[in-house]
Amino acid sequence: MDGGPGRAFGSVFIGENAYGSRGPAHANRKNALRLEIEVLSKNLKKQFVLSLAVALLAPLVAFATATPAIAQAAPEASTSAEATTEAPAKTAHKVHVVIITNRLTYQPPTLVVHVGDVVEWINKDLYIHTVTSTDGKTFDSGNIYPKRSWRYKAVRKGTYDYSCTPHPDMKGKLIVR
Ligand SMILES: [Cu+2]
Repeated sequence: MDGGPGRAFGSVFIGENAYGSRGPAHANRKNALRLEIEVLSKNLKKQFVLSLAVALLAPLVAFATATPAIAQAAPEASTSAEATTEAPAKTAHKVHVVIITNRLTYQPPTLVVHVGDVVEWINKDLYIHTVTSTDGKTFDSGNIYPKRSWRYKAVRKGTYDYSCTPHPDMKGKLIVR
């Protein structure tokens, strides 16, 4: 017979089993149907994904096209004066950290800062400590509990020795320039 599987496959779409029996064509038709269903469902999936993407993207696109108007509106209001009056770079005030260690030390023991800077002592020990200037007036943290910290803003130039009230052997130095 010259009707090989190829021809039988071709006949599948015409109608009934071309061979009138449950021969290879029958199996091929089944396969072809299965293929068709697969292709269809793939297309459906594609369509679904596409429409989902469109549904998700639409608000984004709308947002993206709408925001430039808002973004552009803002700067116009503030572009006027400033350019000429702004001072040439203010010196930024830093925050310095001194660690109170479990070896009863301030780390670093000596710290140099500028007026306006802030120093933060962080107690990483399990005991209470203080940061108390030895001149008896410039600063005194009071009790700094474990895991707590205390901040001091350096307001006046000078060299300030300090120590810990419960542990007078704990000594540190703050130099303000
Ligand atoms: Cu102490």
